[in-house]
Amino acid sequence: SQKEHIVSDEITREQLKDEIIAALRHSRGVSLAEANNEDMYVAVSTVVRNLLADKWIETREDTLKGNTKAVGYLSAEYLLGTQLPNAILNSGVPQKVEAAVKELGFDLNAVEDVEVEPGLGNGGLGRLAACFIDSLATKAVPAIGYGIRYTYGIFRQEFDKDGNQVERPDYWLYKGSPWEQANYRREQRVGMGGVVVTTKDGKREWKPAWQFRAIPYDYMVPGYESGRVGTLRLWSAKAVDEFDLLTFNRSQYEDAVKGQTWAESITKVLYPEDSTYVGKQLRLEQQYFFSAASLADAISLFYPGEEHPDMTTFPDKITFQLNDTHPVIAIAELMRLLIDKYGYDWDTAFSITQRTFNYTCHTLLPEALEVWDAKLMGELLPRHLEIIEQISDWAAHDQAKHGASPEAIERMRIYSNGRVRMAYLATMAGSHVNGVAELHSQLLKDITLKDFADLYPSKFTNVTNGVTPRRFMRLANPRLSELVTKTLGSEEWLNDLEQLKGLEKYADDPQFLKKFAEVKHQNKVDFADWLKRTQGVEIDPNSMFDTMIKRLHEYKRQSMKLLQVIALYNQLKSGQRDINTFQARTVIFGAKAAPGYAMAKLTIRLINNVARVVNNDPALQGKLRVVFIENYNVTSAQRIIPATDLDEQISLAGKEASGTSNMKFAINGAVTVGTLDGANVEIRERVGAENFFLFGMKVEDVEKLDGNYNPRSYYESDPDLKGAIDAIASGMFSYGDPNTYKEFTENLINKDPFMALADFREYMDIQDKIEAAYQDKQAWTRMGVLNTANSGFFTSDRSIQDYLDRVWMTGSLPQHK
Ligand code: DL6
Repeated sequence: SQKEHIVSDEITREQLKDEIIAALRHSRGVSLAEANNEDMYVAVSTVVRNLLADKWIETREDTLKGNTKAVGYLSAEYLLGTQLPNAILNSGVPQKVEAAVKELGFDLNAVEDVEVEPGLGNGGLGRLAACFIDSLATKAVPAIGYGIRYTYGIFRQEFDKDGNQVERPDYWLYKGSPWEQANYRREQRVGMGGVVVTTKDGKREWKPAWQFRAIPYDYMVPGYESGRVGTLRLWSAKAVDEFDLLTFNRSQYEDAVKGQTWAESITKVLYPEDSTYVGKQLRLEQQYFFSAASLADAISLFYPGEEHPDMTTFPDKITFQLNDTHPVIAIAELMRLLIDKYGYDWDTAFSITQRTFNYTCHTLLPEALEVWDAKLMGELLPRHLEIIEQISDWAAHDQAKHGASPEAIERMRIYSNGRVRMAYLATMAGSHVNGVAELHSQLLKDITLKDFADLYPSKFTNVTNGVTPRRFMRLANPRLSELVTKTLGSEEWLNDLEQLKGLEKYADDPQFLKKFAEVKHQNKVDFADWLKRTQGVEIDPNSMFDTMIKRLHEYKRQSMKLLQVIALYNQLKSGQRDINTFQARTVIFGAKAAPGYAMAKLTIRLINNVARVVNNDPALQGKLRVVFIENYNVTSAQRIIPATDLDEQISLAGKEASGTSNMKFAINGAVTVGTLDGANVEIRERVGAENFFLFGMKVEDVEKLDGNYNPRSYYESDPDLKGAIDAIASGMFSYGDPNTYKEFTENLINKDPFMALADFREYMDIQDKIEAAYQDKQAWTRMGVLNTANSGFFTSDRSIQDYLDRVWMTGSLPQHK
């Protein structure tokens, strides 16, 4: 039948062409002759989706059979990147799709460029969730990713004429998306507000004031070579009553749609915050909305049609991973369902809940641990607050039983002084807590969650992050992927990344080094072309590409990188450094700042203006250039990373939980300059200290300095540092105005909360060593090869295996190849 031939790997190029033409006609209403790239994008997406459909349905059916416990990944963010290239790769017939599109007269790259990436996340945490669902599908783990379908994703960043960040709404759905499917059959209802009453039989019952419709939009998550296609289910909010017809008929149009507007505002925008939180009601509404809808969905999936399911088996059917504290309210929701709806006693309900949830912490910054105002929570979720209060009392009791002192119990209070601490709730009411890199997990135990770790040491574990090599190597860097495949003799490394180790023996093979260097060079040429095309900026592919891409945050220390650039500039201008022997460098920044984070936004402005001054100074003969990629996102990361020579991971030790771009760079053969922070520690251990440029204070040094840190003393004693800061203060980068960056310079000299000045000298010195090392191209390439060869550990497939073994205690479905 038609259906059988389209899912079969045996589909021919001719058949694919027919399918694409049919999709053009049926879903776009155009002929091949009329079609443009956009039509083609939708048509190819439709055909590729069809290729995956049977496997999708089969995977869901096998997941729900319940023979293997499933994983529910609860995450408020998924930073997905574009879908079409990944779906083609996993369609089973990528070459045929490519050839078919070509034979129809289209360039697949141009067709793929049409796609607007769904930016449903802020940064590391959201991108990690996207890597994890890819690996879950690749490893055939029965799983559902749950999240929010924001109408507006992370803002689109533009720079104004002064170099300021301007945030534009990211209406990524403005032309619809062929990748999502509204699944009205699985709609849920979510209540909010109202009161709690005691019923005649003495039970507590929540009477919400409002009900919302939760509509799931399903995305396919195709696994690589596993024959499995998982599901990402993103919830969208709608009003139960579209509008009030009576009011409408009285011509009060605005009032008539009020309820609808409010309902839809719940999933309207992604909060553009990264690691600090604004205690806003809407954010709690979002969190509860998707947590409650997801739990209701899972219960109805695993106990279809059952009014009184045996919920004691729930934790054997599905285990929920809480991606940071955003979905932690799900704990109180499950307790509410178990007690109020299904009639379990408190102890049984708590035992089921504890066995159901696990929690991943992604931060060390105390201000990033979510704390809710109890009043706000009580107004929105009165019954949940009651339950949390009970859990808080239970926790204090249990802690006492385990021998905690009254002071420690007080410190560990989940609910006290009108505040609810979500990280503490997740720690007490779940089975496992994990950090995201060895060092981070250790610091969680030593500092952030110390009281808990002392009492319940077996709860705590580590799962070092990872990234998917399908997107960040195979799709982002086809040239290197091909070289690796040819060298290793097969493509198996793509789902067994440790096989990259096989490249190690070529690290001294001049032929191989030449090919490896050629790949990097070609990637740099491509990147330079792309930059010229999209931003009108010209860069020299023969210069060293020195890249720092990540959210703009003081702890990540873009400011320190900038001070180094200015110091270099000063040295070149004064002749202290000889321009003729200077290694040409292109410093590439990419970063978004939270819209309310003034210092981060000022830093963006300064970077843009340093770029303006440096790039336009003829004395430098183009040897030092600074570029700031506008609207840095997953799509641009996939272009920048393969083209980078030097990767900057320079956060203050003890502040970056893990980092994941560091892993992407290492896999792609860039060399890292970094501090001993987050996963840098493990990367360095694996790629070898001689292939990693280490500098800066360690966590212990930072601790020692804390309390009597005097940044001014560094400023006064280091002429390069002083010169750089004074240049900013003089107005050199603000058309002579000394006030523009006053807050930036004063903050550094007087406060410098992340100790950039203390690490500056070592950073300058290591950059000199890097410059010298780069002169020996072969030795540099060798370092790159050894980075690639030894970073197989950092695949998200391994992270998922660690979760399976250490946290979820479940396995995979049979792979259907
Ligand atoms: O675990 C993913 C990622 C880490 O690699 C980063 O080090 C960490 O900063 C990031 N955290 C966040 C937001 N944090 N919170 N909460 O994105 O997680």
